[in-house]
Amino acid sequence: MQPPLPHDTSAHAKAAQLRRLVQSPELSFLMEAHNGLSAKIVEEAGFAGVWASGLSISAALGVRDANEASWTQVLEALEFMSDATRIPILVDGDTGYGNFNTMRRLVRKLEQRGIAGVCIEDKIFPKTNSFIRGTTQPLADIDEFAGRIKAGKDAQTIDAFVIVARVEAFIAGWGLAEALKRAEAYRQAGADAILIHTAKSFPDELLAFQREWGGRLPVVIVPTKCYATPTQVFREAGFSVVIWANHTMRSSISAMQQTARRIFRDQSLMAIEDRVAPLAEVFRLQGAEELAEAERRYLPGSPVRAVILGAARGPEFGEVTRDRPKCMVPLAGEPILSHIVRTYRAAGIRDLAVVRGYRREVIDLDGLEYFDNEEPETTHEAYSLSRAIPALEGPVLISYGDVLFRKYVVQQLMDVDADFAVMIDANWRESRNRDRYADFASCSLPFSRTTSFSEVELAEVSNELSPDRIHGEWMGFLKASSRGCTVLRTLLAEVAEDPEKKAHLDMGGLMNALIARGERIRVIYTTGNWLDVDSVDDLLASGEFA
Ligand code: SPV
Ligand code: MG
Repeated sequence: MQPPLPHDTSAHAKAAQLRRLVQSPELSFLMEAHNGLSAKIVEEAGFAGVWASGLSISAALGVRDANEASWTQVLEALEFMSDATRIPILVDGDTGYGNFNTMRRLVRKLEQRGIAGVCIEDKIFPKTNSFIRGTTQPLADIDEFAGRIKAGKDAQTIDAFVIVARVEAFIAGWGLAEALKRAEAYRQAGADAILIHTAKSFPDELLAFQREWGGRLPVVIVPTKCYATPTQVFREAGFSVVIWANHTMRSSISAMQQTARRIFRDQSLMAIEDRVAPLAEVFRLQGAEELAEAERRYLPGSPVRAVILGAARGPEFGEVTRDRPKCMVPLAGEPILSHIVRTYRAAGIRDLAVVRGYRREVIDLDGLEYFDNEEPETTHEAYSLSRAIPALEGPVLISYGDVLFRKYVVQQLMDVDADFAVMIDANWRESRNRDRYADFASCSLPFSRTTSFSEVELAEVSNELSPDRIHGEWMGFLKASSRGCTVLRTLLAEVAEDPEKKAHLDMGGLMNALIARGERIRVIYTTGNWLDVDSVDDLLASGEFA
C-alpha cells in the first residue's frame, strides 16, 4: 500500500524523512528519476524517496556520465525534481565536483533547493560511470576524501541533511580490506551512511562487506548488476537502502525508441496512439487542473463556470429516452443540451462541465468537461453534483440539463454578490394549475414591485409547500461564490458518503440543507423566460427557445 504523502514539504521535513529511511531497521527503496516528470512518476508509484542518478540525468541531457554536464546544470534538473515531488531526494553528487570546497558549496546549494541528501564517491573529478572500465579508475586519497565528507557535514545548515559516502574500492578492483578501511575513515569523518558498490552480477562483495562492517553505519547498495538476486537476500543481510538506480531512464529509452521507429516507418500515428500516454495524462501529471483552479481564484473577474446536471433519464419520456438521457432529446434538430450550452456561451460562460449518468456515452458534445455518476438509476441529484466536486471552484452556476432559459437569467445570477443565489419565478400559479412537478419556494418576502430589488432570502424549497407559504417556483439555477463552493463541496462530500442522502437528496433538499446550516441563499424574483422540459408537451412548447 502506498504511504500517505508528507504534508510538510520543506527542506527540513524532506531531509528528516530521508534520515528516517536511512536509519530505520527496515529495508527501504529509492527509485531513480532524472527530471521533474520521472520524479513525479516515482512518487506516484509509491516510493518513499528518489535517487537522482548522475547517469540518468546526464543521459537525459544527451551527454556522458563523466561530468560533462556542469554541476549547476545538474542543480537545475534537481530543482525541477524537488518542486515536482513531496518525497525526499538523495542526489548522486558524483565526487562532490572537485574537492572539499566545491563539496561545501554543493551542500549549501542542494539544501536551498529542498534536496534531502547527497552521496559522493571516493573518486577524482572528472569521474566516469562505475560500469565503464571501473578497474582503470583511480580512487581518491582516503584522507583527502574524508576531508570532503567532513567539509560537507560542516557546511550543512539543516541538521537532518544526509551525506552518504560511497566506497568504490570493489569497483576499482581493490579488495574487502580496502573497502572496510575506507568506509571506516569516512564514518569517522562524519558520514551518515556508507554506499558500497559492486560491478559484479552476484552480491558476494556486498554481503562480505556487510558481514565485516557489522552495522557501524547504515549501508546503501545499488544492485543494478545483481538484478537476479532476490531482494530478500538484501533484507536478511540487513542493508538499509536499496537504490534502483536507472530504470525509469532505461524504460523511457526503450519506449521512445519503439515509438520513434514506428512513426518513422509508418509515416502515421495510427498504430501508436493507443500505446502512448493520453494527453490528458500528461496534463494531469503537470497539474493542469490546479492551474485552472488557481486562475479562477486569482485572475481578476474570474470566469464563471457552469455545471449542468445531465445524468437523468427522464422516464416520463418513455421510448424517447430509452437510448439516451433526457438532455440529449432532440429539439429543433439538436439535443436540448446543445441549446443550453449555446445560451451559456452567449452569456459569456465558456467553462462548462456536465455530469453524465444514464447512457453517458451518448453525451459527446465538444468543448465540455465531463464528470460521471456511475449509478444514475439508484442515486439522486445531489449525488450527481458531488461527482463534479473538482469543478466546484467558484463562482459556479449549477443548472439542469433539461431546463431551457434565456441568457439574461444567467447574467442576472452572475451579477449577484452573494455566496448563494437562486432565481425564483413569481408566476408559480400557472405551474400549479398545470399540475406538473414543481419545486416551490418559500421566501423571506413575497414578490412585489418593491421587493424585487431588496434582499430576499430563500426559506425552503419543496414540492409539498402549502399554497399560503409559496412565493414562487425555483427555476433550477443555483449560483455559488468561491466561498459558497467551499461550503457546497463539504456538504456534497457528506452526501456521497451517506447512503440515504445519496439515494434521495435532490437539489431542493440540498438547498434546504444549506439553509439548515445557516447559509443564506439570495432570491432574485423574475417571471417566465425559462422552461423545464418535463413532457412531450413541454418539448413542443420549447420551440420558441430553440
Ligand atoms: C548513478 O545512478 O549515476 C550511479 C549509480 O552513480 S551507478 O550507475 O551504478 O554507478
Ligand atoms: Mg552516478
